[in-house]
Amino acid sequence: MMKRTLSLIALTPALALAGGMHEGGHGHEEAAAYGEPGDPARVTRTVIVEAADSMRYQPEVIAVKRGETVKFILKNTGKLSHEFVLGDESSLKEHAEAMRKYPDMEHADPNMAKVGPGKTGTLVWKFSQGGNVQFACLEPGHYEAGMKGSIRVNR
Ligand SMILES: [Cu+2]
Repeated sequence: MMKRTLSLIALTPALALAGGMHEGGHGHEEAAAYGEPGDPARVTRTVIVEAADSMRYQPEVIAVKRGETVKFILKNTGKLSHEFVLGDESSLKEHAEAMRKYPDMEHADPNMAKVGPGKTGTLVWKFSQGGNVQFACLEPGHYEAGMKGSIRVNR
């Protein structure tokens, strides 16, 4: 009985964190290290990314310049739903874990696009800082199966 109570307490912060993320509450006021939502009128580059049921993106590695506003055109070539979520490795891992635990949780944030089977979606993003940005599909199990890639933002 004691043990059960303790583990429930241990779970609570994770739940609170997951809830916060899905309300879009994780600090959109400040630009994240991986960038910020871009202005569609200021797109400087368009990148086509295919998402496939093999749990792979094509391409998996993308290079952009710091300050660029990129329009991602996401083509889902599969029969499953896929996503394209931008972030850093720790936030994506955490988010993927939450999606796996609570698969019915709806999530929609400015740093992601969800694309249904055979559909095309877009995401405009400004890469305001140099470094590495990750992207991943957070449909339950997809990240764990290797559905991820990286964007190098050159200074
Ligand atoms: Cu996927």
